[in-house]
Amino acid sequence: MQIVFIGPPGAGKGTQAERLVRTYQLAHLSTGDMLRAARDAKTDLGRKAETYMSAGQLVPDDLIIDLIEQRLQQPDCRKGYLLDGFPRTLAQAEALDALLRQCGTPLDVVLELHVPEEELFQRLAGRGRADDKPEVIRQRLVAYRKQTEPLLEYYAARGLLRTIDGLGTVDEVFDRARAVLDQSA
Ligand code: B4P
Repeated sequence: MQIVFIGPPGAGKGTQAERLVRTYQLAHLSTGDMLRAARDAKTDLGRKAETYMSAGQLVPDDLIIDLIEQRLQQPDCRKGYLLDGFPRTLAQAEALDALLRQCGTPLDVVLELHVPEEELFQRLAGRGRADDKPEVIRQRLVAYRKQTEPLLEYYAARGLLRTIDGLGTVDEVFDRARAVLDQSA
């Protein structure tokens, strides 16, 4: 199964993705985790990405697309994968389509986690990561609305979009996600 997970910052994508990949035996491809690992390892990519991440901006498409292209070639992706936080722009979605056409494995479902903005602020403020300061959160939400939300229309037009409510306990949200994925498998 090939899944894309979309939602605003703090919607709980990472939280749910960890459980879903265990349940469905998928590779977990989180571009946020990959970028943080690159930053901590002080690689060239990590140094470039840090400037954008700490300002709440999206990292440039060419860097992210290269990263995902290499990751999708790893053998563990053959069993299926969950893309957590990618694509986040139309250019990334089009690049993903082209990559998937090459390997002949189309997406099965695009799962949107819907959470109101007031709740996102509370969750992110409680987490306390370096990019969870109020002014950076605001900037990340602007980036989401401008650059990522148009993808919902893009995937709805392809009949792939399924939206679930991200409010409630982690278990409740997980059960909603599972209900959608069981239908799409
Ligand atoms: P990400 O790492 O993808 O982070 P995120 O969107 O902020 O968080 P997520 O939705 O996964 O929330 P989580 O489960 O942690 O991105 C970080 C940065 O990397 C971006 O801003 C950007 O700069 C860069 N980046 C990444 N991908 C990119 C791309 N494709 N292109 C360009 N740039 C890219 O949950 C958040 C909090 O909520 C946690 O504290 C959690 O415990 C809590 N929570 C979760 N579920 C809950 C629930 N049901 N109830 C209450 N709290 C809950």
